[in-house]
Amino acid sequence: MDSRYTQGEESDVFAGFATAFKSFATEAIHVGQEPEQWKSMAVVPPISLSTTFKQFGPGRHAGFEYSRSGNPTRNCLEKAVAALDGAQYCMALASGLAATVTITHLLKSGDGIVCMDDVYGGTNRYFNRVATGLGIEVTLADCTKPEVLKAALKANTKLVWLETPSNPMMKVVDIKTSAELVHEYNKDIVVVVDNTFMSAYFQRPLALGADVCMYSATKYMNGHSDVVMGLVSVNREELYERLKFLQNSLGGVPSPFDCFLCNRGLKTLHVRMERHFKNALAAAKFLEADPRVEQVIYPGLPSHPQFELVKRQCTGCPGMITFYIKGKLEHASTFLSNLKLFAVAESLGGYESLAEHPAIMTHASVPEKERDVLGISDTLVRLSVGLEDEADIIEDLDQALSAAHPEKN
Ligand code: P1T
Repeated sequence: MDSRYTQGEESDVFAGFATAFKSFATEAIHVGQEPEQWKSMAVVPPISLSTTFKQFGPGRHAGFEYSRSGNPTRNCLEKAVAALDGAQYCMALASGLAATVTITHLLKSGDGIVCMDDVYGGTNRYFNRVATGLGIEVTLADCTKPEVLKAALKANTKLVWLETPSNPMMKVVDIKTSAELVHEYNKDIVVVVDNTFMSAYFQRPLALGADVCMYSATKYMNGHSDVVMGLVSVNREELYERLKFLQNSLGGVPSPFDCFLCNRGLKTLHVRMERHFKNALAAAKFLEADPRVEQVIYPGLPSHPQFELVKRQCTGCPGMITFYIKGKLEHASTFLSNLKLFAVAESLGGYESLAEHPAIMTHASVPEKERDVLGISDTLVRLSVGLEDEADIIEDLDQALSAAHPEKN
């Protein structure tokens, strides 16, 4: 039986999706949290603020030396996330982008990255405006099409960067097919999946053949919009050792306090994600039926072009919805300015509902031509549907649409 954590009617939203990962909640709550690891037997991991750790003698230590290379609170978080990703190892980093930068340091000048054409604006900016300056070749490709991904691979390709569903266009990549074809081409190419939108609860990229699963933990994994953090999970020991070396050398580590918060946020990930899905699906259905809306892109709707793949690859869908409002920029702007419950703000994945305008906000750093090709237009709006009451979420969307389109009231 497919056990979900939310009972009753709500479970229907999962019909047809992949089976939930076994013992997810138990692992989120217990792995890495053992009270026996502390002399005090603390049930909740303490925030270990010490930057340095006493050694028995030179080079003889109790597992920690200096907080950049390792920290007890961070360790608890990393163990929990590794379990949730079905991974051997996990590293917590200072931000999602710190994770991206650290992974990219696996490459050297002359090496190439094949990157999904639609990714978070900051990822696009880093690859195209920073990494290229260091001699790394970056090729953008529509990786939703395996033949396009295959054609983009070259002798110098060392990294394939997939973001699925992509930010903000919700394009979905077949992770298994992509990882197989990339590794067939060259088994040494590192396939990374940015799993930020799905979170560990809805998608396990490593089990599907990816080499690295990364997150902006700032989003669902922490889930409370009060921590900026990155997470990287891997199975291969030598890859982990190299990434650990790079993190320690580059310095992108999170604070123990942030690790404490993220570790705490993880404890409710399964409950939060189920409610995000239920609320977002209701909001997506409402928007799709509304004459003031041009088009809704939500991976959990049958109208999504890759709905069948989503159901096969994922155990549910997050709170992220992208839609085109009818009209022009002024309609999108009026809609956003009139929201009352949703805050107009960047970021996503917290308990509170947020809305934003990708072309002006999160994806302003993507060159206009690329935005045009992807469809990141003036009327595109992105929602991060939170955990409020479903009826209040829909009422807010309805009244803001009315403000944008008074002629249709
Ligand atoms: O913000 P940071 O923790 O550094 O993570 C960057 C990042 C990486 N990957 C994805 C898919 C992301 O969405 C982000 C950050 N995104 C936003 C801030 C946003 O509003 O889309």
